[in-house]
Amino acid sequence: MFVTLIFGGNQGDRKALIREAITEMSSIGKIQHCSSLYETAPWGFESSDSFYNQIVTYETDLLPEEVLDKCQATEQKLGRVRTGTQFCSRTMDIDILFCDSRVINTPRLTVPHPRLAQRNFVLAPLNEIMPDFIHPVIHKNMTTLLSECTDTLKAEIIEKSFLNQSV
Ligand code: PH2
Ligand code: MG
Ligand code: MG
Repeated sequence: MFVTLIFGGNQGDRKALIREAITEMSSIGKIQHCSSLYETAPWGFESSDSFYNQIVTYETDLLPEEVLDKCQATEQKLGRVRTGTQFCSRTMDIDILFCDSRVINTPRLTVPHPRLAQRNFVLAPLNEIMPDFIHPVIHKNMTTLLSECTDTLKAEIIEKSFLNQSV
């Protein structure tokens, strides 16, 4: 299965934490695509601390819920404190965006990520690494979703991908 993950954080050494998280998640399988590193404005809440975000696709033999376990363990390892607030500052958040073209709705996991089409900080890096990929529920590709997105928040490349963008 190809699993697409977004890494993000707005506390601590954001760049180092994202690199560490991407490396730590490599235990699930081989990296296939890696976006550039983006600096993005906080979406859904007020904060003067901007986020760094990056998207990576891994090829894995794990089940989606096993990938979720590894995401949560990595968040914890990198100092994430769960407050119960949905949108808040954090050192590391790792969300599953896509698992192949599967649609998953379980108590723990909704895939594709339910809010991805409303967010520049997700669509800009997705459009960079997989512009033609069709969203399995909305049935539009990433380029179309980005061009139709009404989010006006900033998502800027601050460092070009340090890995092959397409292997
Ligand atoms: N994550 C959120 C809420 N808002 N904003 C940006 N720019 N980047 C994020 O990763 C992010 C967010 C909830 O997980
Ligand atoms: Mg999130
Ligand atoms: Mg999350």
